[in-house]
Amino acid sequence: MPGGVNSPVRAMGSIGRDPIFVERGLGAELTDVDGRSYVDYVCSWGPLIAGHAHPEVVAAVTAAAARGTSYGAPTEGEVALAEQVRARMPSAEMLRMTSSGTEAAMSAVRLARAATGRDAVVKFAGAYHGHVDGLLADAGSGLATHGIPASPGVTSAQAADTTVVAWNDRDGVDRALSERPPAAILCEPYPANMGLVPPAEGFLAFLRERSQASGSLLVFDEVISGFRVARGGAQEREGVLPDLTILGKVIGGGLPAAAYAGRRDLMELVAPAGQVYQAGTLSGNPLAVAAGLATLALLDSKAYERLARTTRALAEGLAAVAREVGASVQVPWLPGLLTVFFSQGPVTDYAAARACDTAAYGAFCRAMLEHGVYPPPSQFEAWFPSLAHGEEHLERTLTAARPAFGASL
Ligand code: HOZ
Repeated sequence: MPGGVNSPVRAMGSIGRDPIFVERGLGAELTDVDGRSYVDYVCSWGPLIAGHAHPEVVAAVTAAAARGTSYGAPTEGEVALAEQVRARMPSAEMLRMTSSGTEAAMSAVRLARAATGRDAVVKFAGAYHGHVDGLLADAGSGLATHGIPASPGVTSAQAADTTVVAWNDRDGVDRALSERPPAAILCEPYPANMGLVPPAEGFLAFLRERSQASGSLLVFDEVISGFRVARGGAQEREGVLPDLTILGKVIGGGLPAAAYAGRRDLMELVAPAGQVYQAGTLSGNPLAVAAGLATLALLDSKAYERLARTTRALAEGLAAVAREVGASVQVPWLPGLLTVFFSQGPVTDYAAARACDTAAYGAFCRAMLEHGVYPPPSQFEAWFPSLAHGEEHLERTLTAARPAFGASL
C-alpha cells in the first residue's frame, strides 16, 4: 500500500511517526494491535457521531446484513433515509445517494455545470471536496498535511476550470465572479479540512447573495458539518440555504454512504429523470442505509445539546491547559468539531492556517498519543468528539494535554 495506508491522512509521517494499526473500537475508545487504548478524536474522520460500535447501529447493520448485503435495486430503507434528510435539511428537496463524498462532490459539480451551461467553479483555498480532479488545487486535508499544492495527473483543462479564492475574502469572490461567471460557488460552510476555520460574520449570506446575482449555484459541502453541527447542518445553524448540498460521513453512520441533494428542479436533471448521468453499483447500499438511519435516529435535540457541551468543555479545557503551560494556541470550535492551532492570533483563512507552527502540533500530537489520546495526526484536520465521549474521557484528555503542550514548547 502506498505509504502503508489506504488514504493519506492515516499516515503519521507529518507528525514524525508510523501510523497506528487499529484492532477495534468501542464508544470513545480505540485499541491498537499492540493492545494500547486511546481516547479517539478522529472517530473515522467524522462519521462516528455516536462513537464506535454503537449497539443500535451494530444491531441495524447486523439485521440488514442477514437480509442480504446488496441488491442493485431500490429499497424502502433508501426512501426512509431520503425522507429523514429532507425533514432535517430544508434545502434538500430531493437526493441521490453515492458511496463516497468524492463521488457526491463530483456529481454535484457536474449537475451545476449542466444546469447553468457554464464550466468554471469557484472554490476556496484550504477547502477539500474529496479527490475530484478539478478540486485538488490548493486543497486542504491530506494535500495540506503532505504539502501537495495540486496533484499531478490533473489535466490543465480541469485545473483551468477552477478558480481558487481565499476563504472569507469578499473582494476575491467578486473578482472571480466578474472575471469568469462560474457554474457554482462551492464551499464547506464550516471549513474543517484546513483545521476548523469558521466563516466571518455574514460571509455565507454574502456568498448566497452573490451566487444568485451572478447566476451561479451555491453548493455547500456539508460532508463534515451535515447532521453534526446541528440537526440540519451548517445551513440550518446559519440560516443560509444552498441550491445543492453534498453529504457524507454521518449520513452513513460509519459505513460508506454519501449523497447530493437540493432543489427539485435541479435534482430532476439527474438521470434517469433527466440526462445528467451518474450511477453506482453500491449506491444506497442497504447496510450503509441501515447504519445511517440508526445513527440519525439517535440525533435528537438532547444529543446536539450534549455534543455541544462536550465540545465546548474540551475546547475550553485544552485552551486553558495550553495557557497554563505557556503554549500559544487558538482552539476554534463548533458543536462536534474543533481544532488546535499553534498560533498567536485567530486563523481566518488557509494562509493563516499554513503559517501556524505545525512542528509544535506534531510534538503535541506525538505526546498525546504516548499518553493514550488520539487527536488527528495533522493540524489541518478537525477533532471529532462524539456522543460517546464523557467526562472521564475529557479528564483523561486534559491530563494528557499538560505534558503534551509542554512537549510542544
Ligand atoms: N475527508 C477526511 C478528512 N478530511 C479524510 C478521509 C480520508 O482522506 O481518509
